Amino acid sequence: MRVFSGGPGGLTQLQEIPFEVSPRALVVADFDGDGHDDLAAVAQASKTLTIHRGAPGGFEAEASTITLKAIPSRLTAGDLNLDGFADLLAPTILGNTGGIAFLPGGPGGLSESQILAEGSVSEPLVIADFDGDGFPDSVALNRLEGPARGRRSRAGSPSRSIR
Ligand SMILES: [Ca+2]
Ligand SMILES: [Ca+2]
Repeated sequence: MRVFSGGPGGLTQLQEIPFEVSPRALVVADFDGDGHDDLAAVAQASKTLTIHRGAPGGFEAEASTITLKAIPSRLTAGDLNLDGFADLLAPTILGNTGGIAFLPGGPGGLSESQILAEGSVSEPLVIADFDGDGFPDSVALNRLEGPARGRRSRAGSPSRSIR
């Protein structure tokens, strides 16, 4: 992966991060709340997230990993529980089933995932505050359950379908 730095003259290459196989999805957010955005990526057909912490000169070359129960097809970040640490949401697929993995951020970075909406294959995910209560909500599309419909979920509570 190549990282580019923006400046008055445009983008210049800042660093290159080796990745064993092609990343399928990536997202950048401050998962550990240290003020530097961190990079989370997942390779094709892999259940393992690779996380490079952000640092003043770019991303740290050394990565940590978290293995999910199923293969994430997309990565989305936002502070869903408003604790000041970015969290990660990922629709996951394993065979004909899947779910939505929620990985909360914290001082040590991302923690092991909780599975929301287990059993359905859902993507893509968007995060916004639909009900105006100040907590971000999310919508995912169910792909294998007949007509597409929204699934609204909140981190830490069961999701419910909306039409
Ligand atoms: Ca960080
Ligand atoms: Ca959070």
